[in-house]
Amino acid sequence: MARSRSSASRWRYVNPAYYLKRPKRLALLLILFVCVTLVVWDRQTLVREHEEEVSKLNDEVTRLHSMLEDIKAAQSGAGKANVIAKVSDASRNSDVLDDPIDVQRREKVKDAMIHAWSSYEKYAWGHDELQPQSKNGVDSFGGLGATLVDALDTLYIMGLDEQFQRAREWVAESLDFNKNYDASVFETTIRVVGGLLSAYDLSGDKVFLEKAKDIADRLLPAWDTPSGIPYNIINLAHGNPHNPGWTGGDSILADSGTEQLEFIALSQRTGDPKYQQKVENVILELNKTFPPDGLLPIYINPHRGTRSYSTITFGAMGDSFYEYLLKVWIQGNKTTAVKHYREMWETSMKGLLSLVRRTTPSSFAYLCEKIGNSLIDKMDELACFAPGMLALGSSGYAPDEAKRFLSLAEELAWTCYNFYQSTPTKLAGENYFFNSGQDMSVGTSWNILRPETVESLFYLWRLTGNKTYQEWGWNIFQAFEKNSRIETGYVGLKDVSTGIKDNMMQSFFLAETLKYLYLLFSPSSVISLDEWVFNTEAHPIKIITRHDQVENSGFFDGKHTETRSRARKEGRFHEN
Ligand code: DMJ
Repeated sequence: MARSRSSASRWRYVNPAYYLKRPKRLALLLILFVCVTLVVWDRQTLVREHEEEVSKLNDEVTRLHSMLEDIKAAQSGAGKANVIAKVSDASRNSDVLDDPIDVQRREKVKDAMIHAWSSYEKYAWGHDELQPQSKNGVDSFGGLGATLVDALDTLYIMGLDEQFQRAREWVAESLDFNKNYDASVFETTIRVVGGLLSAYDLSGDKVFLEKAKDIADRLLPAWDTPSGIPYNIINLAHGNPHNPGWTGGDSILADSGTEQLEFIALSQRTGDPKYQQKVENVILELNKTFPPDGLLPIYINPHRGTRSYSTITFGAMGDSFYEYLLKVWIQGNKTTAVKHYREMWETSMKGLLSLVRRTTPSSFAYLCEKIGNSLIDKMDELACFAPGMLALGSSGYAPDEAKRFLSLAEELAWTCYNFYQSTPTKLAGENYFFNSGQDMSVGTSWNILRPETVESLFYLWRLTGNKTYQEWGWNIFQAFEKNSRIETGYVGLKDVSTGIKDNMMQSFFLAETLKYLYLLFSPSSVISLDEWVFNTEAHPIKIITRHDQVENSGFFDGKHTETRSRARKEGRFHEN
């Protein structure tokens, strides 16, 4: 009885009537309730704020970690290479504050490189290229480990040291050029000679220079023609230079005029002028009859040095001839010794202006091709290197001209970006046609992971500081991730409308596409454009001031202000 009375008295506190009769207790209860609610709410806010703070700190740690890796990568060549150079005067984007979004994006690009490289290591080690779908290697360039050599500098720049060391060991132990194989002089130069020289300039490791010399010596007899314009094919073991049957015996313009950077660099680094002489003689020969618009058709007769009736284009088979006129001038540090390259380039840019047309209704600027006097409303994605070239060359003009060329570069880059944006996969086709009232339509529908558009976006970002170019590059990267990444590497598309995949991971995807994307999200002091010049396969070569005059060059006035031997005597020829 007593127990039941005491339990009833405990329950009276939960009865509302109890409080209605006692207003003071009711007020106390209400105050207690408000206080508890405030404490709980405040705690939750604190937890949320704390979580936000932690996430910001994590981002900061990632950013600092990445910066540290970049610095380590730069310093691992201690005293040899200057990957992170002093802040470029020409570059307007800030290096000091590394944007956290840039950090995250370049980590994603680095992750793509790791994926591409480890797939190559696993399925195609030592072969030229990986076929990711069938998981095997193919020797599309004669079995020279093209992907491995092409990727060396990208690995180095991204700080992928272990991968770089494994590749270096393969080069030292297994890279053998004594192959009974008819190699393309152009492809072998830009990928293999260029890749090795770049690895040498970055790492200072002599093994790369020795190998570059070995392969260049095998290519050199290709220039032994009556005009000095090279044959485009040579057997790596036996020589026997010749041209491909399908050119009717002619040499191809781009194949003949895109070895200058690499062979000049080789002469500078070995002290042996023979490489430089051969390739500079080609430019001398072409300059003898250089037309007022500086545009050359894609076929040239190597016996007479004359032009054959054929297409004029900034796309396939013409492109990098124009690129190298500008870049040899930059490579020589824009001195009088190389000023004729700049002059020829400026002449060609007059010709380029004559090929510019705009679409309707959207007014996209594009570069026509030309045959005889007729313009063809067609542009290759390959010609999308031109916006980058124009931006890079613009600063050598007087201010008004410079503005004009930079603005044309920006217009053309917008067109090239739209080559990507206008397809269902957001990846560009191989070429485009332009019809009145319809802007652009895809011609050849494949995409083989080419780099030209992101290359131009990289230059435009570096030279204007406009972040739009980073956004465009990021969108293109995401389209590659979505359409081209498979478990065993990256593949091209047979058709950019359907997204049907091919079975090839091109070596230039690792050499160029991923490198330019990585640099697009890196501070401009990483491979500063004041200190490096990229060959046409995106291999950075150190700029070395040239004071030498090509012996017997006879360029323009035929007078030598200074001979190479004098420069060499004074220790200025072999400068690194
Ligand atoms: C590369 O091998 C080089 O960029 C070359 O100059 C043109 N084509 C490919 C990439 O598309």
